[in-house]
Amino acid sequence: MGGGGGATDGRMRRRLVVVSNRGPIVYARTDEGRTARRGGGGLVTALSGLVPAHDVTWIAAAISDEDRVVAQEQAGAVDEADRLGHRFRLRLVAVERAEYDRYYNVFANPHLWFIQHGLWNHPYTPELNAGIVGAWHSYRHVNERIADAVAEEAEAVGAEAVLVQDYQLYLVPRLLRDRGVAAPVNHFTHIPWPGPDAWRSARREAREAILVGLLGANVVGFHTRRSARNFLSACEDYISGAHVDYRHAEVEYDGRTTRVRAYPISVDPLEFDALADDSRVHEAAETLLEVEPERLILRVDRTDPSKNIVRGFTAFGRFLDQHPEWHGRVVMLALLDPSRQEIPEYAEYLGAVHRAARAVNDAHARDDWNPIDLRVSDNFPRAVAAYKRYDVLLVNAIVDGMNLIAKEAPLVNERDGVVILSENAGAHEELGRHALTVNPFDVEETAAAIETALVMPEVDRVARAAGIRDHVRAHDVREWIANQLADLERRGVGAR
Ligand code: GDG
Repeated sequence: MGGGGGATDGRMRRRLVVVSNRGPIVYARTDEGRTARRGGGGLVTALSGLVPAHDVTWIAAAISDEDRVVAQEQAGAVDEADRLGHRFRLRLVAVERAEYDRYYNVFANPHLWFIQHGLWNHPYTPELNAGIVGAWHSYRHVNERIADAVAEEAEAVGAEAVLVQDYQLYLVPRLLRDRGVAAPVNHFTHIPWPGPDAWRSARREAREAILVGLLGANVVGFHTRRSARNFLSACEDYISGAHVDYRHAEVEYDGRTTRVRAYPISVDPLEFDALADDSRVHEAAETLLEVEPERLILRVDRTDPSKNIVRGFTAFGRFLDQHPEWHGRVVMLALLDPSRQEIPEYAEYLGAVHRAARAVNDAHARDDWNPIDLRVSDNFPRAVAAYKRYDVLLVNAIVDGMNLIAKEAPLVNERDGVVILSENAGAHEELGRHALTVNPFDVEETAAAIETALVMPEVDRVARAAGIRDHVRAHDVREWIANQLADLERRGVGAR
């Protein structure tokens, strides 16, 4: 990346191309005409910070019907603005619906997601059958179509860096090299990168193409050092001709060097300071709980099998079996955002979540007390209202790239609540020493951690809560972006 101005912290204004499956805007058609809905998940929110500071061209798949109309009307990118009026260019790439479905709802989710979160049930699944072969072809094709658009836009704007996001787009970095894009490319994976053996349940062709795809980047980024290490091992195990340097965390392949780095994602503390006082959050707080319990245990998750909601309920049931003195005094509030219900595994999991909550309530409920209060709906203001109110926050994911709940909730919590944190959540690398660590499979340990959290002396709770807050304020989402840009700017990144 040019410059020579000595900028190594990513603060200089740059011409950047951002590439993600879901874009920062989803179009819809109403009686009043075309509308643009902003937002759409943590990834988009995290990257939106680039828009005011740089000249951004964002490339994403067309998802809604109206997105497709926009993609067809416009040969290239459209001018758009963020919430505060900062301009950026947006290019949507439309692919045939059935192809998008195979790419997104079969190959990326659940196939890759399940491999990377260790969710397959190996005696039975996955079966690498014709359906998976077809879905892999679609994955490759959608990556190629997106890479075509990125190459065009990178050329048109004279891109100084390309930032490719996540597991839907593993092939894009290499495809950009094949298309002659010279700008430095960073690929960031938002989900865990498992140990190399997990990749044995992917087809050989797909596994190798994914690794070679990523090795087209100058830098590949993960949330944790553990994921970065696992990626290096996968290159060593599966890519003949790759030279892996563990000491410098680099892979040399096909005449290029790819650096492998950990950049833990974070949140914007100022945004949460403002949200804590938002009128919608105050309104949600008024109807949050029917009866005020003495102590509130909270979990907030998408209804994703990786979040381990069922074992969380089972552990709470075990705690209630062992501690009748807490009956009637403690409630577990589960605010679950329904997710990916078009995928059968997800619809089945939501059924299991309801059954597990019912089992605990059937065993323990009394007229005036229901131990688990389960709400399934998309309601972000209510989640923030609950963040303020918890005494114990349960984050027991089977494995998670980072888990932003563990960073967001302590920022606004007003009761010095204790965080119970899975050792397999990415957040554990940074926050583990301030939390109560659990093995997410161990419901006995989780039940014991619930008790420890509920009886923890105040002085201890205060210190732990402050530890998390201070860490997140000192390492916010701006740092996540700045570190990636700074690494791309470093001289000698990647032989071209
Ligand atoms: C992936 C990785 C990684 C909460 N309730 C609602 C709602 N939320 C927001 C939270 C938070 C986000 O959803 C969830 O973020 P997570 O990080 O916990 O989980 P994933 O969705 O699985 O995200 C993860 C992340 O990418 C970023 O790299 O940390 O490991 O799996 O921001 O505030 N949002 C809406 N409705 C709600 O009811 N719309």
